[in-house]
Amino acid sequence: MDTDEFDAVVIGAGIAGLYMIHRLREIGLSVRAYEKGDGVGGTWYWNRYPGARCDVQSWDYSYTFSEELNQEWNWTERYPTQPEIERYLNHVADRFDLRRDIDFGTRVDQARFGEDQNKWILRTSRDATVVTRYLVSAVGALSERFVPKINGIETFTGEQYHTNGWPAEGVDFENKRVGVIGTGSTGIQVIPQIAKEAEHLYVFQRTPQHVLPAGNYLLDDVQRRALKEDFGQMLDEKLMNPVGLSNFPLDPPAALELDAETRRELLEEGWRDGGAVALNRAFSDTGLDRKANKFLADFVAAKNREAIDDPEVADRLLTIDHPIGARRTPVAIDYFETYNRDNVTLVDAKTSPIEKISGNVIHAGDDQIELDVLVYATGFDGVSGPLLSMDIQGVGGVPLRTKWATRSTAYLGLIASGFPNLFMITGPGSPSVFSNVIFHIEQHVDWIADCLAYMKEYDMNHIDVDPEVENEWTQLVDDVGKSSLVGSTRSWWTGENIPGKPAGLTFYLGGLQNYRAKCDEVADKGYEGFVLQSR
Ligand code: NA7
Repeated sequence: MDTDEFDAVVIGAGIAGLYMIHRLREIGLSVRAYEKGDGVGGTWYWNRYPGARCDVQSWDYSYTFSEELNQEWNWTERYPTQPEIERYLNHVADRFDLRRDIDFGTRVDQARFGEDQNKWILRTSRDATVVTRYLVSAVGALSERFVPKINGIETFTGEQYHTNGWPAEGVDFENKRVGVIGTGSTGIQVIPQIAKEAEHLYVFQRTPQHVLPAGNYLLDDVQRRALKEDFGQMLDEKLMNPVGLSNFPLDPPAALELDAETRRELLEEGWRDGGAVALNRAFSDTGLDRKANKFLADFVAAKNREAIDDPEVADRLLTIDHPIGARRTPVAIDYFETYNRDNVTLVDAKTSPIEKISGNVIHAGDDQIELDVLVYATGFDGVSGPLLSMDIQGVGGVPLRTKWATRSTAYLGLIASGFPNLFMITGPGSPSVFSNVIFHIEQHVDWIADCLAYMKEYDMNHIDVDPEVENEWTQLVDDVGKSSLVGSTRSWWTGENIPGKPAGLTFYLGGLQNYRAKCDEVADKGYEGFVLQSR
């Protein structure tokens, strides 16, 4: 069988993979991307469940590398829907002629570093062998879906879907009894949509959530024109910003230092503004101090309570045991109102955990619920999950699974020592999802492309990381995160949603602007901390 050989292989054709292909071509490398889906888009290809929408504003959730692209593309809403983002990414793929370098419907199953050749040898799901000097993982933080092991799950006689594997043709819920497991960001988006169609919807909620209102609206031509005119200024704002967003308060006051009235005004303002960040970032101390956090949490719970008719249902939805922002705060459109419908029942999966499934019946505590359709909005094995789902073997045949058995680490979240020439876009140790991720992705892609251009110029073909430098970086990531309430409760952020996964935050929380400065400094010093060689 023929073996294909490239300078660089990219795994994934989502936001990161698409831009990476573009940049690798620009620096004159031959490139091939392998994408398990049949189209581009990554997250926005797979998560096509009803109600799927981004919780970053459309004008911030856009590539910035091409001003022309920004000038010609028109977003229709403040928070773009999955179909609109998928159209945008297809437009990008066509505009930059990226498809000719992508093999769709092809998974990378194995990647072995061949020390003699100083190359990666890949096996794909099409049983092909591919050899490449450089390997770039653009697999995303949230692409390895998680389905809980429930007794008797294989006996379920109805239809089952994970929100991350939604059929392109949609699902017909009419006259059906539907169960949704999970009330994270996904569950909170899909539940109101299914409720409108199903005969009856049962929501299995294990952990009540702090939820913020989206405050979504349609954009008009005047707004769109202004956004295009402000492109340069918004880019400057993003570059200075700790999470890579434009029009964002850089120096908010401390909630604890304000009088009650001023604090209330700011809370009301953030609530009116809506979205994931306005309230979480309205004060400097709500992410650090539990008392300050409680002001915000109580305010949000009281506001959400106003939408729910039945006080008992409201208690079950809003008796929350963790600080707001300790796990990802879902953003909602008509979520709590959904529980006022006669065809919606909230099942408390904490006091009545789902014990087993037999035939079409879900047994949860004393409840026996007959279902025609079961929807898993049960999330992902985040960050390390997609990488570990492949058999990746570095120097000495050491599996990445072994290196990351107790903790996933990588210097700057870019390269893990012992895995030379393997770049990870937004890998563990980077800000990753603690930023406007498309903006962070562009920075990582640019850094990788610049690094490879530098190596080409100086005739080098091997890059690894000094293990001590990697350890120091991991220590810094831990130190920076220590004071934060982020990760102070179990969720996919800490890995505790996955049975047996080592617990711990792997994100750099020191701010995207500081992280960018560090990456630039490392590059300016000839890639300090990395070990570059010619082999
Ligand atoms: P999440 O936020 O990880 O939510 C998963 C949900 O599934 C959450 O409510 C879980 O409850 C629930 N879950 C998982 N297993 C079970 C069982 N066995 N029984 C009951 N409930 C269960 O995933 P999402 O897809 O919503 O969002 C992921 C990210 O995508 C989001 O943070 C944004 O960044 C975009 P739990 O809370 O663990 O008690």
